Amino acid sequence: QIFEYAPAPESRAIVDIAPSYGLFIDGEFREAAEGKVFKTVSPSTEEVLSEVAQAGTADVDDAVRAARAAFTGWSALPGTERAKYIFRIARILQERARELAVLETLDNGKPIRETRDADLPLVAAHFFYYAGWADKLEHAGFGPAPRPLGVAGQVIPWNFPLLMLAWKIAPALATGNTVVLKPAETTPLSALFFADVCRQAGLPKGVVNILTGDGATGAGLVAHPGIDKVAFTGSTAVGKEIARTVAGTRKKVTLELGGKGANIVFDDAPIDQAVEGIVNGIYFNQGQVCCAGSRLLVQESVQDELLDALKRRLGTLRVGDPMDKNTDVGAINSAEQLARITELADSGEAEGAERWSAPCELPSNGYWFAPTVFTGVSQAHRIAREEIFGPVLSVLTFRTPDEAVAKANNTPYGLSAGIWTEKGSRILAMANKLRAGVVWANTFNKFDPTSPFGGYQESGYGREGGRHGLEAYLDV
Ligand code: TXE
Repeated sequence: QIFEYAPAPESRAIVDIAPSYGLFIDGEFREAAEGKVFKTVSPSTEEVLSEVAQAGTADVDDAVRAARAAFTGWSALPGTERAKYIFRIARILQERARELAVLETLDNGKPIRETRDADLPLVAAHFFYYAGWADKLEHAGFGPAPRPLGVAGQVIPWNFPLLMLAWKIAPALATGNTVVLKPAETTPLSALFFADVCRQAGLPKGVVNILTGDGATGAGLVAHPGIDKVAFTGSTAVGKEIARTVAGTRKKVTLELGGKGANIVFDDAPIDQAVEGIVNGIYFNQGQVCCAGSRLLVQESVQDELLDALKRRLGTLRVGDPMDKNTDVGAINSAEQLARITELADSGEAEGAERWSAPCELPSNGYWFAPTVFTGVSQAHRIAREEIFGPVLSVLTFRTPDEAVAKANNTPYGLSAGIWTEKGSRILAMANKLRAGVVWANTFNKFDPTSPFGGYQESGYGREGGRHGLEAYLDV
């Protein structure tokens, strides 16, 4: 962790939310050309937080034009100069971390403990990390003079709004590209706050543009002829649509899509530690994590012991008000996402798996789903194959390491996996056989800006983070 936090924010009074926000184009906030707006609500209370401009075709045009105009100056700056701006952004993000953590929790529904201790430190760390590359690109192993691509059109989801923004904007700026970013329609506020951070940092106008809007805004941005590079994180269905849109154009594209990660627990694993890893793997951020450990593969001989311990632990999780710093599990991000989770969980029961829900009282307003475990799951069940993107764990068993690998790889996805065992040799042997972009050993959901992250198969292509993350924004 790069910096220490002040004590937990307990009041939303820490951040000022305006009744309405405009689009951030060419360094200014302005209304959408067609005057359209949409509301963003707090998923834990259903209270309207603010009204936000809805970007249309003319706004996409304006933002791309601003980014193109800014590209000439920004890409010509020496790397040391670009680094100064990015370091400044990183420091302001640290200084304003409490406001941002509260804002993110209100707009997204995730526990304040997570935004404060995970999201915000990682966001700042990404800007620090990529600021450090800005003047060292010649040494990145891409040849003597790697060049920026131009204007990046970036579309991000709602599960880690500010962190996904950081993953996209930090490497783009460090490599000399300019940006038009569209945050998700249910979580636009932290990206708008970030726009203000860019102003505060004195970032030249047009280098970063933020367009709030829905899927149509995103589709318009991706299809815009003035975009040189598309970076997308979201559903596999939309990822495929984007790949079709950019096919036959000059645009480069990276896609970070869904997952169905396997968390594999062997009989020699320390049970308590594995339980913590399983909980972190699937109940962190209410399971709305692309690399979640949503399938637990447990060695048959320890199944009973592990499930008993897991259920005991789940009984202690505090589910409720995400602004309470003791809360472990917050609200689901939207009514739509809650409906998706509910439908898939119901299919598990209908297909014959056994459902267990953690004993907890869910608030009456807002979007909530109790931490849930399915046992008796077969590989054919939908809950074993489809991404649920909620706090729902599907438990399967195995007897041998080969069987564990076969079951873990029995998915069209390939984003993450975890192995719990005392045997180092087994970890190394299995990690090479698991078809997943990241394999964690005796831990889960650990992120670091120095590590490349991305998927195999239908989890997408390209890498974000680390030195590899630079490559997506360079012609080498
Ligand atoms: O995703 P969408 P949704 C998965 C997860 C979830 C499901 C649906 O399984 O249940 O997707 O979530 C923008 N062209 N993930 O509907 O629609 C949209 O406005 C361009 C996994 O929220 O993909 C938003 O900004 N952009 C995932 C972003 O895409 C379009 C994170 C994501 O929305 C568009 C989120 C279009 N045609 C969901 N349509 C992960 N990999 O972490 C929508 N968008």
